[in-house]
Amino acid sequence: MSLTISAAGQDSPGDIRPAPYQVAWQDQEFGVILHFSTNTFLDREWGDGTASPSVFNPTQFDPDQWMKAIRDSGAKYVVLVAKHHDGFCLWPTGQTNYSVKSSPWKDGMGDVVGDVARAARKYGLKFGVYLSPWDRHEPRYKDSAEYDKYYNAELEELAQNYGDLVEFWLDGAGSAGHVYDFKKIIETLRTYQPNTVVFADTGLFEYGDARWVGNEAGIVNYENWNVIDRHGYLRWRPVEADTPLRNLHWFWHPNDEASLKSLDALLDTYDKTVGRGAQLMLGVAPDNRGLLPDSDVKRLEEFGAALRKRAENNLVLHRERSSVGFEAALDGNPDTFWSAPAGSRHAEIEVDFDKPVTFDHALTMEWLNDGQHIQKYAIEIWSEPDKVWKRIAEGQAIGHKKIDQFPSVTARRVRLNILSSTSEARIREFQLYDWGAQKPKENGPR
Ligand code: FUL
Repeated sequence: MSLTISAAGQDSPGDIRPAPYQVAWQDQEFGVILHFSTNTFLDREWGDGTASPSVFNPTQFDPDQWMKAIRDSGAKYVVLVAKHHDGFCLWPTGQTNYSVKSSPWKDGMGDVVGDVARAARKYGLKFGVYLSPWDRHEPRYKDSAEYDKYYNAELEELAQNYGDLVEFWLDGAGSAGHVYDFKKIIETLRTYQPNTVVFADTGLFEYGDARWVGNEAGIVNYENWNVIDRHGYLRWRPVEADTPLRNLHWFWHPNDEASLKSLDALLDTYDKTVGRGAQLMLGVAPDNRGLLPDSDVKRLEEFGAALRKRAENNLVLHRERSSVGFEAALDGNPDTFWSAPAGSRHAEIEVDFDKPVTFDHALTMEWLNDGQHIQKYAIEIWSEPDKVWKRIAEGQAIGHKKIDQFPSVTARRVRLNILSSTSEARIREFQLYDWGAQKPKENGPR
């Protein structure tokens, strides 16, 4: 029996399991999507396909500089836009001359895709590509069958020549009304890349491996389940939230400093994406020199440093030894998980401290390899004067990672109360933090 795909009505969402490559991808949590093409030189977001290849000429192209900053941000992989909607190809494809081959950059001998893939791996980042289906340059686009052949041939090159691809980004923009042979496209990809996560809007075709969140604001607005039905077709489709580092801009633009997002905005995005069980895909754009602007580098470094600092003070690691039996959920190690008794539908994990601790965030991770099972939970503290458990947060989905924020509380006993699960609950991590105390006070000393 296949457990990754099922017709609705035969299985329930709790029966559907992720593929191993989806689990591995969800563990990456945070990736970067890179936009760098003719648009970079023309102050454009969407090229119309008429730009001359001669405009593509970065004089200080240095993907190592990009990757160092991206690695420092905490991202684990990059997806390069190998062809955006304007049709210009960043690798010397054999399918068209509308590519770097016809540009003055490196006298037409360059290969951005190859250079970026190498730099990414040098910095320990996985690599993936975006190949826009919508193509405003290629004349064959008007003929669906001919264009499918063209697109497939491009994909064959990318899938065979640049090593393992962690994610293949299928963008639905501009494609309304156009028919693509996605069955063939995914067959081509899978022949060479069995473990690539295919990202696609659920509207584009039925069997994407990851789905679009529905906005580019960097926010998951709902209880987030991994198993989503499309036309009676249940499948594990974790959600990815893509949002650019500069407000509303995926490509670099001159005199655009004001659009750079603040560190607070990025942390808020992190909590509303990764902290709601989603993948965060942050847009980063090299400038027309072929370098990331200094301000972007600085912001990426600050973001990574802040994430690392936040992760340092997990109060649960300083608990009393009496929280016996739950170690695997309380050890700070997401590679171990605690399991409730087989067949149970309700469970509690309690953490006891020697002295009362103050905290304002909880971070919980569900072990998903066997499916997403927790459907209702609460975080509670023991009130000594009243002798009752008081609820400080509650929700339905936990999923890969859930960050709950609440007004600061102080307690000696805390519990994760799993109120309902469709099979025994499995918890990789339950952590508590006092992140409010880490923030510089507005009027405090600088
Ligand atoms: C969108 C595109 O239209 C934007 O230009 C950008 O590439 C973004 C990541 O996806 O659908």
